[in-house]
Amino acid sequence: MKRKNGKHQEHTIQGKGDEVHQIAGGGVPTLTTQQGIPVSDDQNSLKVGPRGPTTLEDFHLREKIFHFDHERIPERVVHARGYGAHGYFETYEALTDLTSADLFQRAGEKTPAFVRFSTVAGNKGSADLARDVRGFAVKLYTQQGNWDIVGNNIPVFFIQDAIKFPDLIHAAKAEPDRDFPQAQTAHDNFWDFASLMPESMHMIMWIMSDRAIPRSLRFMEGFGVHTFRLINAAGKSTFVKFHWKPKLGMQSVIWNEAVKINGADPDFHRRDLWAAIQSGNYPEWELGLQLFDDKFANEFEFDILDATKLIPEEQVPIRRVGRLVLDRCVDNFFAETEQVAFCTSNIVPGVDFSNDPLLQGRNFSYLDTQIKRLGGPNFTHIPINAPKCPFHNFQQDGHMAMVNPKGRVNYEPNSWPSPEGGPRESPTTGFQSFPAEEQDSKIRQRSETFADHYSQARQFYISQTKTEQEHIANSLVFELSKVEKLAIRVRLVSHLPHIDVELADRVAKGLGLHEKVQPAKAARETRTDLKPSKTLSIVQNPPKSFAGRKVGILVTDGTDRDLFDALIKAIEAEKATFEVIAPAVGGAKASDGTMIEAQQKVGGGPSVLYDAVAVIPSAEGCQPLLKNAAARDFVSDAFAHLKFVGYVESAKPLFDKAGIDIDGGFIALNKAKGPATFIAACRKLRQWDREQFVIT
Ligand code: HDE
Repeated sequence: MKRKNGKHQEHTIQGKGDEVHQIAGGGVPTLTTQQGIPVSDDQNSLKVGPRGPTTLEDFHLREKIFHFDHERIPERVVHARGYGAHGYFETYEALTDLTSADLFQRAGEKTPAFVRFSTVAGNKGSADLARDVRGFAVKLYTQQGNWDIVGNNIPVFFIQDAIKFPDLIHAAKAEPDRDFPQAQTAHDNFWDFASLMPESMHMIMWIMSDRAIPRSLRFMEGFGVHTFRLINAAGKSTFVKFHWKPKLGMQSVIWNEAVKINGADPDFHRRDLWAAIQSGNYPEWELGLQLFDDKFANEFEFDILDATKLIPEEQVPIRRVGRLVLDRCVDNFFAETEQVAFCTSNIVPGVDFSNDPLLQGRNFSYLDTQIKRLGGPNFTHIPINAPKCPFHNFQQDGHMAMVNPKGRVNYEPNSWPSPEGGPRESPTTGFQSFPAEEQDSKIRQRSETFADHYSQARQFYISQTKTEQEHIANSLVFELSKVEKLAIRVRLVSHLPHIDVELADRVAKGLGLHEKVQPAKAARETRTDLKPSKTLSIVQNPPKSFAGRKVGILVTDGTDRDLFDALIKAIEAEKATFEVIAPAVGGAKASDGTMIEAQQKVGGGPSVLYDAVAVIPSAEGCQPLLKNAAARDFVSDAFAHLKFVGYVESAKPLFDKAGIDIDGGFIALNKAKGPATFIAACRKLRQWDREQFVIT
């Protein structure tokens, strides 16, 4: 610790002793400050002597710490946890009859896109498998400006008027005094609010269903929710609802699985999206349009401006007009996913709003929130938010102005000739609002046409399979059992007889309510003439293959190499993926002495992370697994979560130990065509028949 000739030789090398420590030169760039001043020492602050005090003049230290102190921007008040990716939208056919929107004018046109998926209630660091709505926000960088379709994975919403949004979100997020629970609606405030807002009942059915616990962001639908307009070159308007249909089909997890995934891998959804894109399995959705005219709007059972209602596909079929492909992960999460600013008000010529009061409120909110989050009006100068088409206007200055006009003229009209005079408006190509005729008194009133709160909730419920209905009942029981105040539980249950009497009874029984609950007063009687709509169910719309799914293969030393290879071949032929789980992450020595590479150790790769599992230990290798709680959980969870299990005879002691009775979902792999039969079974995703024997 002694000073030598005013130098600090021993000490300046502290932190540089590591053999990987590099210094600039020979192609390695020199570290500089933000001002470009080369830095000589990034390990030690400038001190008077090796033991301090530290000097105030150390501008490098101060700049580094100052910048670090300001690294965070406010997280989104809703949809804070999200994950984004780049891609493109490809138009299948020209839609000139419907819209003048530039991206729909030419078949095969590719429009760059950025998509951000999110959960709603949780903070930025919350777990991916919360029971929640998923945001599905798409930014299309068209040749006529940015078009944002800021949707969700559920086609309806909780409320009808934007003025209730702050209340809804306050009630759903953590309670303000205690700041918990995180990312959950299972608490008094949320259910208190919901029980007092019958208009939320349709959405409640959706969020209590498996739609709110998707298996992957790649396997969920997206919806624009509101009714919009498409406007063609002649000024004709067609109403439209936007849908995103996943190419790989829909899939959700089971609640007990979701709870365990959150512990095993809180980043399950973002990891899945990242891995799929990195491996070239680009997720894809088709854009579907539900198109209808004024006549349909007037005759439809509900108001097309009411965001708590959907239009069943049986009534207005979906026309698929293009595909969205995500083929590139972000380079920098903060710069792109965190700074991306979606605004429902970003629409392009050929598209227009409807009078949905929720949408009208959103059009104010999104622009406003970006100013707070991104620090000023120049957030469009951030590359992720900038249009990719030419843009010119006279807006100037403000915080962090990056795109600054040159020249003398910054106003309009002006008499300067082009090009000095700058851009001019274009009555022919510029955005035109649809000249809808509006005339009425200025009032604060909810439309009578919005008053039916239960009929579509019932329609959704009766469109589900028995299994899916049971999941809805179970999640209502789960959530309400976390509500401390009995009166709130009872009030919520009082809405359910209007949806389905059996559902109401089931939930009341599950909650152990002793007295019969009187049905709530309904503004409108529930319609019983609405037919089930098959497309509302996940289970009735299974995927055609097991593509994009993942198999967990449990191996040990002595695992049969030929069988392992045959299994991999069958998985890859299906365009599915796999991970190997071994007692040690270093891998296992197969029957022929070769090594099988492992990605997870037992316990690090629980079966909840996979869509199906194969259990192929050797007889000897299986013995230590019998005592291993994680290995037992691996098989008992796979069983309880209704997964298909490929197995070999030598795995049976492990099944016995876990108390599993082998059923039709267990496929013996060492029979002829075993692996192919196993993968073919996996296409059904789950052995639903087993559910009657398992309570989770
Ligand atoms: Fe949002 N919403 N929202 N919302 N919303 C935001 O904007 C708001 C609604 C949706 O990945 C905020 O940039 C109001 C419906 C998504 O960055 C904020 C109302 C739907 C995202 C906001 C609604 C959505 C948001 C917070 C009622 C489905 C994430 C941060 C009138 C159609 C976008 C931000 C992203 C984000 C307001 C209702 C979807 C505060 C006032 C309905 C996917 O502006």
